[in-house]
Amino acid sequence: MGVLPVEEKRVITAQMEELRKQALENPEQFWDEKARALEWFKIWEKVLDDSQKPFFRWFVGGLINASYNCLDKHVKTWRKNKVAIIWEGEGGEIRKYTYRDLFVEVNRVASLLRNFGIREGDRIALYLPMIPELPIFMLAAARIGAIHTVVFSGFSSDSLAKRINDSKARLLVTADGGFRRGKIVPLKEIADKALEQTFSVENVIVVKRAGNPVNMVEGRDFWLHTLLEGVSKNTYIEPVKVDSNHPLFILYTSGTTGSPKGIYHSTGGYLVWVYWTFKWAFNLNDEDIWWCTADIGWITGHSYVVYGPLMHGLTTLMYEGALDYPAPDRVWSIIEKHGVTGFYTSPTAIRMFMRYGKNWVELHDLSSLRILGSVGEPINPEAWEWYFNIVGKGKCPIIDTWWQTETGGFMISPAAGIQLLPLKPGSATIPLPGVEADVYTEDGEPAPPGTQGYLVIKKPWPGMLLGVWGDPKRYIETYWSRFPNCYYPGDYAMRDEDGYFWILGRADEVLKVAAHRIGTMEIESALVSHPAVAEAAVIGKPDPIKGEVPVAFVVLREGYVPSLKLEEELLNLVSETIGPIAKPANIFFVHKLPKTRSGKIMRRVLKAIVKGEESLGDLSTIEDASAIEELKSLVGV
Ligand code: 6R9
Repeated sequence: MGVLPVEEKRVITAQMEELRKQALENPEQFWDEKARALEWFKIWEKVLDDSQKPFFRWFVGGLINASYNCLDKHVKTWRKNKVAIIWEGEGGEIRKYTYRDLFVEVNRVASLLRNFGIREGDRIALYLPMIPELPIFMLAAARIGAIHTVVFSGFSSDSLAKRINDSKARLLVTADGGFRRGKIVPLKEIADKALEQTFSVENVIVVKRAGNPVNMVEGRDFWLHTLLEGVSKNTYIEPVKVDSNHPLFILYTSGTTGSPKGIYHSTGGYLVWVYWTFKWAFNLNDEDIWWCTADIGWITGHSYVVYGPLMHGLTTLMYEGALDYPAPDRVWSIIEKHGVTGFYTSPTAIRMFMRYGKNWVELHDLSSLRILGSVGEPINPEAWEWYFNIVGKGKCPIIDTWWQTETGGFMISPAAGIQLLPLKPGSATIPLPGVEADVYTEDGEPAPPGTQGYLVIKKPWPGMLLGVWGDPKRYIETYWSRFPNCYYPGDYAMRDEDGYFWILGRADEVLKVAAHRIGTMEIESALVSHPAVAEAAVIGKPDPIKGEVPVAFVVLREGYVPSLKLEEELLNLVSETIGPIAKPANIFFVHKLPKTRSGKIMRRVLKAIVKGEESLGDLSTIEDASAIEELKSLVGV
């Protein structure tokens, strides 16, 4: 296997070309073959049903189970004693689960879920820190055909409540608390607040993690360890044979409106996609130790901490805390200690390590590393070079993977498992087999090479979302209406003369703050919920570490005046309504927002001002140009 030298100049080989051709020209035959890498209880009747476009359905009539493909499949082989999960707590404790251990725990938890009356199709919400119980509950839910919805443990009670209400989750699983930089985040307390605003949750299971005091509601709340006392280690719960298009999970993500969308994925198509994209991009094998630093609360954690590595029978590392806690070399010490061979993180993390300096890296032996990956936001060439030279010592290719919550798995990425093309810092190279990507102009014409346009995906792929939970109209409007017969991801992109794709950032009202996806509208609606606020506009300002940070412009109602106290109140309000990651870096109090004559806020003008750009673009439609002067003087340009 091994990794091809990065410097080597090559053209696309016949093998790569052939694979891409087959996948695009004869997708049904291609995927019919590929899907058999997984274990199915019943083979599909039809590979792709496109009779209800854009509600494409894959492997129709097939029966499968995700937990079976991650566990039972391996427990039947020598891998039963192989380590599946290495977990390191923030305080340094280590837990290891073999495939057999994980199988046992998942079966026990699945039986608990059954005892709580959870059945196929029911939703369960998981509001947990990065502890092994999180993947255990995900797999236990999948085992009995329940649909999990993981809520990032950095989100607030309001955000949790919204997700519970939208998914109508019957059960909530949380922990007493989680550790973050040595402090305890009181998750149960936050969950209790959320439950005051929800109606569907019947029971709460609480994992003891931080040992902080919690309030347990009699008859509703149960400690996991107490429940497990009564469940034998020999418990076996037969995996439910679910339809290929039975939803495996719902994951909420930010879009262009105030409320997050419940993106839901199939079982069969999603697993097939994650299985192959992982293999194509990273080409790991049984000796590898894989570490994806993403929190499982985001799609990257779902697909490449849990489902991808476990389907492949790999060892996947999970780390509970912040990568630079208690010291800037925590990340390097974990790689050294566990002999990590494949490491996958975000450009924000790389820029942070870069700022700490290479001395921290050089304190550690990182010679186990063989392949590196990047995800979540565009990677700037400086960060790429540093990652490549300082972390990878010029020997490890950088797999820059472009994809989204909606796509289920990687879409555009170097393919170490097929053929590694020469890498260009900042480009995710070319689409993986089965992905037909293009760049369109405003009018839906293919954009000439070297010019910026909108990224589009022209054919369905097995990992695509099934839809937006409870809102089929929103699915069509958001993804299938911008250009006819194309999936629209909402990103700007450029294709160069070699056919390489460069992703240039979001084309809509979505921010990537430290690689986390946050909607400007969500922040705006939190701000306007304050009695003092008449109007708010939020934009992303470039940031040297986090990629971008939110900046808010606020117009106050009559009778209110700007003050530091009010500013603080507004910042706290955003934190409480969404979570600390959404807090604006600045709030500017203004008398007027720049608007078009039809009343639309001109966010591009705000953005240009914040960036200190000379030209503010076309101002012919502005309602009142005097707004601009005030903004300029406030922002200090
Ligand atoms: C996986 C994930 C999706 C958005 C996406 C794009 C940005 C992700 C990227 C990238 C440039 C990459 N994005 N990977 N931009 N290069 N390698 O991040 O999912 O949270 O849904 O965000 O992230 O803007 O549209 P999600």
